[in-house]
Amino acid sequence: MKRRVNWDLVRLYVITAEENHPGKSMTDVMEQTLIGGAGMLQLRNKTGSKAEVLEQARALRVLTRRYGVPFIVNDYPDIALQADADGVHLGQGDTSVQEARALLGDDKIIGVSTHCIEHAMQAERDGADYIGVGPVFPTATKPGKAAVTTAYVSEAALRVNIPFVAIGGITPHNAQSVIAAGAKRLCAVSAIVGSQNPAEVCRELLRLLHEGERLLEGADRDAAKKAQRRLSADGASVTVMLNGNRYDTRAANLEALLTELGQLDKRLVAELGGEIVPRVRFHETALAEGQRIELIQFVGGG
Ligand code: TZP
Ligand code: MG
Repeated sequence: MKRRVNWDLVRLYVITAEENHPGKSMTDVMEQTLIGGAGMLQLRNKTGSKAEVLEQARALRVLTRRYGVPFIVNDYPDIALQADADGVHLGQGDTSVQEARALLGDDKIIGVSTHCIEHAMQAERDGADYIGVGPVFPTATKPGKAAVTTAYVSEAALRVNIPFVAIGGITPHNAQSVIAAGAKRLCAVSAIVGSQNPAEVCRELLRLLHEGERLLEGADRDAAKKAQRRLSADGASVTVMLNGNRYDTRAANLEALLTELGQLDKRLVAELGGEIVPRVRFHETALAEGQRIELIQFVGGG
């Protein structure tokens, strides 16, 4: 498969963790996740020999191909290549993206674990295809690793231009808070593979993701309607410097301006006088004569 993953189909990313399902085979458990709608699988085996990891990778390659789902190998670019996986996932201390890219070529996916926005920006510059954002919550799957909280998820939603998956301690009970922070894609390990019914947990997480999406679309529509009503009451226009150009508007605030421009539902960053304005403040950010506004549109998936 080429690197052209359809990220719209990847909402739920599931990673193996055999220690969470003693007595059940890894391929059976992972097939359950595919039945439940997992859109991407990763083999993560921190203890097996490379020969064992390769054997598991080959088995999961056959399985994921049957379901038409991309398959990623954690840690080992060479095994990803040998098993004809779709790509590799790298941690901060692993092989660099550049080295992995040299080995794997342009057609393979490279994912990177990130724990702060600086890691994310670096991964983007290095040419990563997606990043993991986490651990959002403390998790036994990565013991001793500090939780980044949903604050980093919000920051990633605003600033990261490549697809990201929120990961770490995510369960159907807390997923809503992660989705509300801006995650369009979730990754869960123990909550899924350690459950009695992995397919059902996958369906529930996907349901929450779709519900979050519908709510967000509704919120944007409501915000747009309100913003139209918030056009400058006296009809007076102001001239702002919009991305370096003079622009006359009757909008009283940033939300109304974005509505006027048909941009309110777009993924973009707005800077006023050099300061990023959080989306939740758009409606209360008044426009003033001569104000410098930069609108930076995201081009990648989220
Ligand atoms: N990277 C960041 S957190 C994590 C990894 C591999 C573990 C996630 O596992 P769980 O069981 O979903 O918390
Ligand atoms: Mg690693």
